[in-house]
Amino acid sequence: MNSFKTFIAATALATVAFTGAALAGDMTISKPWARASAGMAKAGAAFMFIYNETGMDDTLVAAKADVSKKVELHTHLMEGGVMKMREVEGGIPVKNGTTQELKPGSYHVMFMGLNEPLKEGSSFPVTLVFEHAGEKTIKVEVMGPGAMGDMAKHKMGGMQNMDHGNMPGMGQ
Ligand SMILES: [Cu+2]
Repeated sequence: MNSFKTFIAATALATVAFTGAALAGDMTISKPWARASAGMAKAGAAFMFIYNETGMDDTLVAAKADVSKKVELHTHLMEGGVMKMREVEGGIPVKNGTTQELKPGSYHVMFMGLNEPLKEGSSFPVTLVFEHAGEKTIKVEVMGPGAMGDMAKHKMGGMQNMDHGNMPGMGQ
């Protein structure tokens, strides 16, 4: 009888532990990539998918990396009919049960003042800081300068020229 009770207790414990793990879930980052920097470009950007299965809404509040002097969370917005990049105020929202996509023309992690060019085929670590899920370090793969097609490339180049060129810390 005692051993039977022990078995029941152990089974109950295991069930609780398993259910707890399933409910808690995780913040999963997939396909993080950056475009190779061209020539003397002093800025780069990283893109990725963030899956929030943690059970609560969260916010990506910051990012850290050694590849550049500054790392910021950016988005694009229309200003006077011109698309511009701006630092995100209050972080990038990642609601529970959803996927937030960081992509060219939208949210991205911006590396300002690159210490060295981002070379195609290389990779570098980036630590994402979430309000609730804490820090997640990922490996960002550097893709070719033409990644995401010509349209995206031309748009991106234009935006960098018209906006990032006059931001503090750039073009030094
Ligand atoms: Cu940017």
